[in-house]
Amino acid sequence: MLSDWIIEKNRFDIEDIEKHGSKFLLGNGFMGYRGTMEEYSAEQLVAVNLAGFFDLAQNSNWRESVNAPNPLYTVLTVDGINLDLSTLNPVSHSQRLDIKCGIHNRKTQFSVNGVNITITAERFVSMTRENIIALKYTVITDKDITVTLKSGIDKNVWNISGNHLNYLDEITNGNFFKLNCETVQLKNKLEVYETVIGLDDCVNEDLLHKATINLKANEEFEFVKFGGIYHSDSLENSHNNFLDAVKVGYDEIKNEHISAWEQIWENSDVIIEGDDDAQLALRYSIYHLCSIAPHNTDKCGIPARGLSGQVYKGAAFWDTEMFMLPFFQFSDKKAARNLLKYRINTLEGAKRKAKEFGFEGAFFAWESQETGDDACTLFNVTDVFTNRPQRTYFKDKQIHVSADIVFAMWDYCRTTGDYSLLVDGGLDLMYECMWFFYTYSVFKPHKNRYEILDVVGPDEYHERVNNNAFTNVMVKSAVDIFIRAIDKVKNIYPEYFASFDKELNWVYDFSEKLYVPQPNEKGIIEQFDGYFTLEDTTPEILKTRELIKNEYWGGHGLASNTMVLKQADVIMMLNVFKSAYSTEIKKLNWDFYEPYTEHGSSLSACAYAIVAAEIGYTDWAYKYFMKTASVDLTGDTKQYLGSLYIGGTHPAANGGAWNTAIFGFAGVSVTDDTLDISPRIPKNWNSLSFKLNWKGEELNIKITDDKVLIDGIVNSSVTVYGKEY
Ligand code: IFM
Repeated sequence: MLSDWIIEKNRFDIEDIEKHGSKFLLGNGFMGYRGTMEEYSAEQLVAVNLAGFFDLAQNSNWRESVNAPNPLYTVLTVDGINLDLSTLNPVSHSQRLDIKCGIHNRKTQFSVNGVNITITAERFVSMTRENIIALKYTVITDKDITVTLKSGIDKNVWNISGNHLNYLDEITNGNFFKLNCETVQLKNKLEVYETVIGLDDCVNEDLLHKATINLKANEEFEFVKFGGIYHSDSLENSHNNFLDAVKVGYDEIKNEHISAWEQIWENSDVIIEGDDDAQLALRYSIYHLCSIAPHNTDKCGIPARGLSGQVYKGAAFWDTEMFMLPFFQFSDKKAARNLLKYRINTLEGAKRKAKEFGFEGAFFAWESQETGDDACTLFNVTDVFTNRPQRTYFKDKQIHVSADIVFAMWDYCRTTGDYSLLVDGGLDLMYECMWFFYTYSVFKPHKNRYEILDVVGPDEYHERVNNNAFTNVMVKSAVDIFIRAIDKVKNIYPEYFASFDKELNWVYDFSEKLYVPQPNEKGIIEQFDGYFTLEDTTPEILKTRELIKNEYWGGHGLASNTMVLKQADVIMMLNVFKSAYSTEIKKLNWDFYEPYTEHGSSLSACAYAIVAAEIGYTDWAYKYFMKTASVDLTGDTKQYLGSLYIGGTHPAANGGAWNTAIFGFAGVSVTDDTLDISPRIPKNWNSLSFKLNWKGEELNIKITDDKVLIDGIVNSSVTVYGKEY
């Protein structure tokens, strides 16, 4: 690590190839380009991962995001030996990502038959021209030698379930290549453009520029490469778009890109003084969020593994609304609105899902792709003992996602002040979600209450449970939000409301009689009915009972009959509904659930961190904050679920890191009209500074040990420790 902005590794370890692909990821919301070397191919997990572009792979029944052919592919050969880092030991190697401007660099020195050859390469995925990637490639040797170079478009890229593309034709025009493809099932078109500048006298064939180059000792040889990736709406103008980028040139496009990143940081940087590790980890988390946000489209969500590959089918989960959205609401309203509009745009898929499972209304997908239909399969994990598909209930029972979306929508409205989303499909979506929950719930006449039975809460190790506290509280909150949203729309959009022709009486009864689990006599909220009767053991003990590596603890596995949980569940609920529970209840539950929590999901630690900060467990808060914020720096996460590969980046944890800094340490909380700041920053931090966009006004906030400085003009109330200044 060099500074607060640089991620660097100055050595090559073959085992790092997979990890570094994610760690050094570049992206712009349209595509993600993995941190691989120019000479790598599928075996080293090269991927140009496309957001919101899905299809089946040949011979597979899983739809996943499509990885485009790689237009930056380049390999040098000396004396018949490929200068390929994955097969040839280097003399030295460094890889570097500058997160301030989204630029990737590598410098590798090889030695072949007594000649030292140094390759340096710089690349970026343009933040201003979302279809464009660019590379500058330089070679220098210490003796005169002749090398051969191949550079072009490589079709051999990483695919988890097989190839997604039919290649239609390859067009060569001078140094320009174009590869026309279509996806195998839906026949959606994908175009890949490529050209090189500064490589004269090459033979252009088979999508490769082949050149023999006489290198003079100590004289740099350099060329530039552009790649263009187009699908869907961007196909219309692909040719001109690509040519324009080439005409504008590498340096200018790079400058545009740097300026765009400057603007991003201007809106979203969080500065921690006094703790370099925390600073870098938090900025790195923010970098990832900004690299994968749908800046220009409301047709896709953010995949659970960002744009680092096809893991989790490139689908969006509740991760977006509950972990990432707060960051965008406060720093990039357009991206936040796009994300919520994506849910509105996929409402029909959610309605189809509700029907499929025998309900009405909108049951949002556990794994959501472009139509909102659920990409999750009923057999989502392969059993490591039998190698057979294992029935899981993620798809049919994690119903809380519909409530999470309603909750997030309201949170967006009150944070940004943009209630127009409600009349842009938001209120309809809320209604359909409420109707789904109403049809899903069971009214128990003898208890005079609605219960929510047979669900999976955030803790996936306990499937098909009744009255999961998190789920019930989320649904109750969503119903109450819907009631408030109705009033809001009635007030500010009366004409729209007049046309909102729905029978609503049942909503009030549902809200009043929906069962919400309460703390017991010891102050503990039972995670679900019967949780306290399960075997009282710990994750550490379960680990010793494992028979096979990567054994899945859920299903009928090791954890299911015990109190061990995969991830924050009740604690997640305390984190979301801060003001509904006293500090004492929070403490009792934190102390109770923490020893049972495996943190087998990267979504877990931040919930513990935020609640810990609130209740004054500052050391724990810091520990869990660092775990969350550095998850993609260390790469120390679960890589397999059964035999399912789940590696990649972790945007929910990235969002969780920001949430911990802002809601945990800075103690920011919002109600409909008030923004309160009640800080409790770690002892080793001299200050914490950040910008929030609150109802359209910019607030610059700096927190030190004994001061909260707020710079900005607001029309609504801003309080510090509940007191107005
Ligand atoms: O949404 C999460 C889930 O809560 C735990 N397993 C991974 C999913 C995607 O991140």
